[in-house]
Amino acid sequence: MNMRIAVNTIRMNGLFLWISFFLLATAAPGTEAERKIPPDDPYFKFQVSYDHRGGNVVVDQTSRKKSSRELTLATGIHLNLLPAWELTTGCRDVVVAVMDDGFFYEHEDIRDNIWKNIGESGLDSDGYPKETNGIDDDRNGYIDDVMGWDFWFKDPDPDAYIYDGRFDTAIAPNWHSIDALGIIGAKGNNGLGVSGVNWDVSLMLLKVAAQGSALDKDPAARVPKAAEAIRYAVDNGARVINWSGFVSVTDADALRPLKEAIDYAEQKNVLLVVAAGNSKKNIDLAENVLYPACFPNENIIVVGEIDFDGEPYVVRDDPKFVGGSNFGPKNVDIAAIAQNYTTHIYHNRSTYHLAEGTSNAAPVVSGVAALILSLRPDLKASQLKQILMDSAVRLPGLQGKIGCGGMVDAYAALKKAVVLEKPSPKAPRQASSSAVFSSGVETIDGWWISSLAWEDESSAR
Ligand SMILES: [Ca+2]
Ligand SMILES: [Ca+2]
Ligand SMILES: [Ca+2]
Repeated sequence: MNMRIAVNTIRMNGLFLWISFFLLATAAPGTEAERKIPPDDPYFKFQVSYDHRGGNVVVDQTSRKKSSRELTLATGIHLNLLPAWELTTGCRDVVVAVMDDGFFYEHEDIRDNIWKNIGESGLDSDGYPKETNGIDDDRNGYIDDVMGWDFWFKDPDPDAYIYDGRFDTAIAPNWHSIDALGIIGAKGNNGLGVSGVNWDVSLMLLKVAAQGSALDKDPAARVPKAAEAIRYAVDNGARVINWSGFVSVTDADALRPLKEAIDYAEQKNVLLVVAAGNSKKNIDLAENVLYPACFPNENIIVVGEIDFDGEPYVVRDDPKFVGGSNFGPKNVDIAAIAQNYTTHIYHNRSTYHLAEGTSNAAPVVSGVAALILSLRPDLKASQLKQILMDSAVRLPGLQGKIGCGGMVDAYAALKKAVVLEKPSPKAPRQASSSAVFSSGVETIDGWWISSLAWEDESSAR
């Protein structure tokens, strides 16, 4: 173990005791042997956004062919994920819903982390698989919804194909969703592809759009579908929803179903992580307002994109395209690097590539939120948001542009979450206490970890 962490002081009923943080860390999701860090995934070497020591590095842009690209990395501008993984690499009990185009869920490095609705799994009383028997076995209103739902075509298969067997003439797998899935939860340390921020997590698949489809021309059409998807996620166990997208309407009446669904998620403590968008605009200004990013809910965290200098991302290498991360200190809460090497699809094959755009910054924050929940399933959505923002690394280039003025830091966020005071022992406990670490904390229920000393030899930034 190349990191030593010691709990300095713990207060119980006024008494200060010393215990070793080691006891907690070894009870965290994933045993020490399983959490071999760095992981053995062959393309982990290109996942420099997670952790690096600065300088120039050469990465491939895609796994399909030789396509080198040199990146200049400013010291300290990364997710600080390696020391975070010493604490947790996630767990399957945490469900992250992803709202996006259709999903290539057969991807070799994603399929093991797809959410499985246990109410639609196994055999029914007649011996048929519940996931294909045409019966709503768990009576949640959706027939055979074993991995999520296709809210666009209203069927149980949230697949990646625009054609979908019915409406269009072209068959083209969409790629937008694949990047996010891999960033949040490509299976880590499996000797294959890349590693997600979470090595283990449950990814619930909610198809709310079909870019390129003739049916996806009406900007208002996404509102009821997105609203229904959010309610589905809340009702079926998701704690985090990643939505690297938006609706193109701004009229309050048209938006009402979506606002009400997000209010419902807020009541039920589900965090909605939203991409800021790529128009290089200040979305605090009335003429640039964008939804859901500009709703005021406390369970929405909006993510802007930074480059490897820690500055708001601006498109520089394509003179035809003027773009970059949206910003606005009121509505854009936090920043993350979007240039993540992650899962992709090419001609129906599992590939990998270097992603970009705020659509790939939001999943970084969703991933860190899921890591936090693997240790602290008791936290409220508003607490999650506050932890992420309070622990962010402040950067000069983000002041006045991003709400917290900083970029997400996985290790700092986990540290802050671990020391946050637990609810009173007399308060009802959260039903969701399945994370092993949580039960470790429960054994000292009623104690307050007042300070931690962290000695970390591996994470010089
Ligand atoms: Ca069902
Ligand atoms: Ca069924
Ligand atoms: Ca992998």
